[in-house]
Order: sequence, then C-alpha cells, then structure tokens
Amino acid sequence: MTRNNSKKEQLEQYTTDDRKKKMTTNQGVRVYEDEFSLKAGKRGPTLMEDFHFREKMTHFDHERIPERIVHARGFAAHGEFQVYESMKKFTKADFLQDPSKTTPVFVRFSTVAGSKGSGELARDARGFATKFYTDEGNYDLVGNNIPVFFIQDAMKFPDLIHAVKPEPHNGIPQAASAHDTFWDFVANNQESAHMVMWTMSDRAIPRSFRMMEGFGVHTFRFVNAEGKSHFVKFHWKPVLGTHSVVWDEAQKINGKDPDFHRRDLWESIENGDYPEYELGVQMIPEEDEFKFDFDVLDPTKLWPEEEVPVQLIGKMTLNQNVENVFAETEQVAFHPGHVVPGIDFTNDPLLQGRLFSYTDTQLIRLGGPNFHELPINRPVCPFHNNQRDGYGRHTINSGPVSYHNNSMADNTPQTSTEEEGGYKHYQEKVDGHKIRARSESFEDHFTQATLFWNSMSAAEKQHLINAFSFELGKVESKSIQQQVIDMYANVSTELTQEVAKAIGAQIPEEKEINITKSSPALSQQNTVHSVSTRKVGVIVGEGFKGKEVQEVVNDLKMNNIHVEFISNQLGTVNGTDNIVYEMDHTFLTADSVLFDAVLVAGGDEENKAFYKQAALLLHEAYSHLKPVGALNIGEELLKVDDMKDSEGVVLESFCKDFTKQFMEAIAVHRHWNREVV
Ligand code: HDD
Repeated sequence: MTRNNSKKEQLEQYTTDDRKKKMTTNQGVRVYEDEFSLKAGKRGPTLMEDFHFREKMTHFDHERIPERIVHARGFAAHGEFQVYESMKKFTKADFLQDPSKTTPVFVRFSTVAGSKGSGELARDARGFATKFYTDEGNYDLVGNNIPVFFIQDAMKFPDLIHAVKPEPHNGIPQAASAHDTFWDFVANNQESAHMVMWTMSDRAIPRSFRMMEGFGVHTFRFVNAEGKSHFVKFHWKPVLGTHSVVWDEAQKINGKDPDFHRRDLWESIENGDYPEYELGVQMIPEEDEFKFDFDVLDPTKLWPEEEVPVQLIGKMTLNQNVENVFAETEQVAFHPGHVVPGIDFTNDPLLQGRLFSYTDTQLIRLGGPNFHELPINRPVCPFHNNQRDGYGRHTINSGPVSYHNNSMADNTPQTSTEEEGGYKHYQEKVDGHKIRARSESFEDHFTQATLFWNSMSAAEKQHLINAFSFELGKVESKSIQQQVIDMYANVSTELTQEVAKAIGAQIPEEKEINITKSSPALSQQNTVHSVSTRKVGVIVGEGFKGKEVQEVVNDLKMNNIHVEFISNQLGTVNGTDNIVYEMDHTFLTADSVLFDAVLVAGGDEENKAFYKQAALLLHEAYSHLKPVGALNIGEELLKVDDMKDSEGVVLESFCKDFTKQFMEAIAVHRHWNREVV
C-alpha cells in the first residue's frame, strides 16, 4: 500500500511496475525470445549481432556498485515526522515550527564493520541515519545507537576502521571486533575507552531496530530567527523501549536468520506495527559552554541526562517499506553536512572531518556528482543552481546561462536573504594559530567510561565482563591483552580484575578511581517495558486442549503479541472442541532464538519425540533468560532443573491467571536474575 506523503508522491514518478507488460530492450524494442542467444545454426556459434543478449549481459555485468566503506549492511524504511510544539524559541528550522506539519523521512539502520552480506547480530554499533525531506531542503541526522564515538578527530577514522575491519593479510574476521588489530587500536588510542564500554555492553546487540535509541552524537547548534544559538544534542527514544538479546543468542541468530533485524523491521511495517521514536533534544545555551566537567565539543563525551534533561519534541513513525532495496536503501546518500536553516555545526573536530568524507565517498560509490538526482536523494522542494553535466545527469537545464553573476537571466538563479530562507552560517568568532593538536580539555578519557560502568545494573555489569572476556579471549597477542587490561584499570577495578582473571592476564595494580557518579538513564534496566509486538512461539501437537489453548492465544493476540505455531509438521493440527490451527513452523524451521518467549501448549501426549524437540526449544529459551510457559502435559518439561521456581517461568497449575502472568513475564523481556548462579 502506498501512503501519501510528498516524498512518496515524488518517488511514484520513478516507480515502474513491470508486471503484465510486454518485454522490451532498454531501447524499447519488443523482445521476441529471451531464452536462447542468436546462433548460426542450432549447435553453432553465438552471433555478435544479438543486441538483446549483449545488452542483457552487459547490464548484468555492471549491476554491482561498491558497498559502503562502513555501514555496508543496512536496511531502511519510509516514514513521517511531526513536532509536538513549535521550537521557534530555539531554532528557525521550518520542520520544527508547526505541530500540524508532517515531514517525510527515510531512515536507514545499519551495522558498522561488516560487509553487505554479513550477519545482523554482530557485536557492533548500529547506524541510525534519518533523512528529513523538509520544505527547505534535506536535513540528515546521521547518528548511531551509541551517544559517543571512538575517536575525537576525523583524522583517525581511517585508522579506526582499518583496525576493526577484517585483518588484511587473511581477511578474518568478518563483522567482529574480537581480534588483535581492533584491540591494539583501542589500547593505543585510549580516547576510545568510553565508546568501547558501550560496544561491549548490551547496546551492541539490540533485540530490534525498533528497540534501540539513536543519537546524533555530535554537539550541533540550534539557531533561532534572532540569531541566538544553543548547543544541542539529538536523541531518538524508541516508544517500545531499549532492549537487547544475549550474546549466545546473538551468535546463534546470525546462523539461524542472518536477516533477523531487517525481517523484524519489514514484518512490523507490513503488519501495521509501525515503529515509533520520539525525537529528544538536550540544549545548553551558548553562554554555558564552559560550565561542565566535560568539553561540549568532545564527541567521546555525553551530557548526562540528569544534568541536561532530554526534552521530547516530536515523533517519527516508520510506516512504509521500500519498493526496491537497491534503488532506495542502497542508493540513499546521507551526509551530516545536509543541514537546513536553524541547524548549524560546532567546532567538534570529528564532525568537521565528517563534513568532507560523506560527499567524497558518494562520488565513488554512486559514480559521480549527480547522486542528488537519484530519486531517493532528491529534495521535495525545487532546487536550482548553475551546476551542470557530469555522469548520469538527469536534469535538462534549459537556456544558455550557467554562471553567476549574469545579466542574460537577470542574475538568476538568485541568492536569498536570511529572511527569504537563505542559509547563513552562524557567525562564530574564531581566532587561533594553525596547529595540529588536541585541546587539553579533551584529555580525560576515563571519567565517563567509569560513569557508564557505575550506571549499569548488576546483570549489565556481568555482560560487560563477559563481553570483554570474550573479545580479549579471541585476541592472540598476550601483549595486547595486557595493554587493554592495564588501560581499563583506569575505569573500573572490578571490571579489570574479573576480565584479567578470565583471560589469564596479570591483574594490574589497583588504581584510585574517584568517580562515584552514575546516570540511571544509561541503564537499559530503566527503559520502557511493553508486550506489544513481541513474538511467542506456541508448540502444539495433535489433540491439544482446544478451548483452553484458544483462550490463551486469543488473549495474547488481543494484546498485540504475535503468536506463531510450531509442531512436528506443517499443515493443520487439531485440538479438542473442534479447534484447528494452521502451523507456521516445524521443529526444523523454528528456533527459540527467533522468539521472545516460548509456550508449550500440549497435545500429542504419547509422542516422546515431539516432547524431546519441544524441550530443546524450551530449555534454550530458558537459558537465554526468556519467559517460558507451559499448559497441560507441557508442564512436565518445566519441572526439571528447578526451572519451575525460576522467574519468568509460568505454569498453568501454579497460577490462577496464566495469560496475565505470562504476559507480565513477557513485558519484563529478560529475567536477569536467572543468570545469578
Ligand atoms: Fe560515518 C556512513 C554514522 C563518524 C565517514 N556513518 C555512516 C552511516 C552512519 C554513520 C549511520 C551510514 C549512513 C547510511 O546508512 O548510508 N559516522 C557516523 C557517526 C559518526 C561517524 C554517528 C560519529 C559520530 N563517519 C564518521 C567519521 C567519518 C565517517 C569520523 C570520516 C571522517 N561514514 C563515513 C563514510 C560513510 C559513513 C565513509 C560510509 C558510507 C557513507 O558515508 O555514505 O563517509
């Protein structure tokens, strides 16, 4: 279904439906035959004059373009944004003025390190790039799901990426940071300490694109019509809360369904479960620039929400899948330098370097300077200037004039005054010596890494210890392992000692760490909990108790929980009371890691093989701390290993209101207490 927004209307002009049409060549000539090349005799040589073969093969030979140098693996959707109330006081950006105005958006989510075909559950930051097609031109908020970055200066970006990508001598490992070069980079570029805490945390293995936060990372500026500036940081807050999977599960999902995140996004939108995110801003008036114990220009620092509150100013809803992944998701070109009046840059040296890199990369990736003309990249407002020609030019600019100033076209296209919407850069006074150096105010690399550690729940701390132990456990060099351990001794004694023990490194001398501050907003424990759109695998066999199961299933569905049936065969499975269900999966195609919860609903009482398979699914879900439930004979499976007494295990015979309790267990997401041995 095509929903109407100005961007979708524009894209329709370029959209073709080839179904039920006659096949033609690209020159429009109808094709007579598409299976056999033209030959001199049935067994003879193929003829060069076969223009259809030549064209078909040439196009095929050139179908691929270079994948993105980073963020190659991504998936996108269309949607809309609306501001809650006018932000006029802070910014003149047109799309943030009027609550009745809807701005079309296109959002691409991605992993960073892996290639285009890599598994989506890699331990990695996630890209969260949003293109707002505003009436004043495109505004791109090119962020990540982590609010800080590895480095402070764009000069180091190629080094960082070289270190995390597969090692060049053997091309190993794919989409993973658990290798020597990455950790060598970390230990020798210690500004990465804070970001690495985030990439080792649960944030790096999200349950869904729909359940992760987004951050603009840099400090930008809001500028209002009077020219007053505020420093601003952007946040996306998912309405469903921020949730993650567990590491063992992540690795298994990569095998069972490497498309897990894109499938989840695609299916949610197809089902009408539109992902929603609120846009939040933290603002600091320009005159307060130096009032904090961090430098507001340093991209390795966040602004604790308890010190600078996040104001929620609008909502984005993703409500339409793409028509064509290549034309839209692959060809979309984001750029942090695509700004509109009212949003401006700061002197963050990482941001400044990005402003160069993004156009530069599109020139090779999209083959020339006309990528803005590709349908997905075109603004919805008109655009006029004197730029001409280049590969793949679509626009036919009429008339002889392509220069400024001119008299032949009355000096048009004309520039605009600020009042007319002309983009006037914020007039910051800058005075300094040319110098290659880092500001001393950027030199504290550990305080906020400790703040992050202090803010984690016990379970989250354990996950960090496990993640560091896993990653460093994969590092071959003892020296690199030790360097990282010594570095993190500056962040947390507990973390370092536990990891050092796990990897057999030397426990460093205890350092005095005086940071006691924490920021509750950083812990996922404090996020929104909801059952909506959660996926439950329900295992049923022939002869299940019809009415009883139906009641539970209907209650789950009424709460927008998605139920998928699993049995030992596809087709229909019959319960008592004439209740019949069509199966979605067999034990071969289903796996516990693809569900948020598993319920064994009974049936096939005598079938031992059936219950063995059901037990496997159930026990794995349990080991990943998911809610598990059982009705009828399924209960036997949960009465082992003390499972029945654990949190998030719901047995019909132990509770009056099974569905209510099962849903409460689902809302919790993961029952972390089970991890405590
Ligand atoms: Fe970047 C892509 C986010 C630092 C250079 N970046 C890219 C994408 C995201 C980010 C989400 C994918 C966009 C898409 O889906 O097409 N990048 C970030 C964030 C950063 C960051 C949040 C730090 C705050 N990036 C960064 C630096 C540089 C780049 C410092 C270089 C100086 N990034 C690129 C790039 C990419 C890119 C090479 C690859 C494909 C593209 O731009 O279009 O130019």
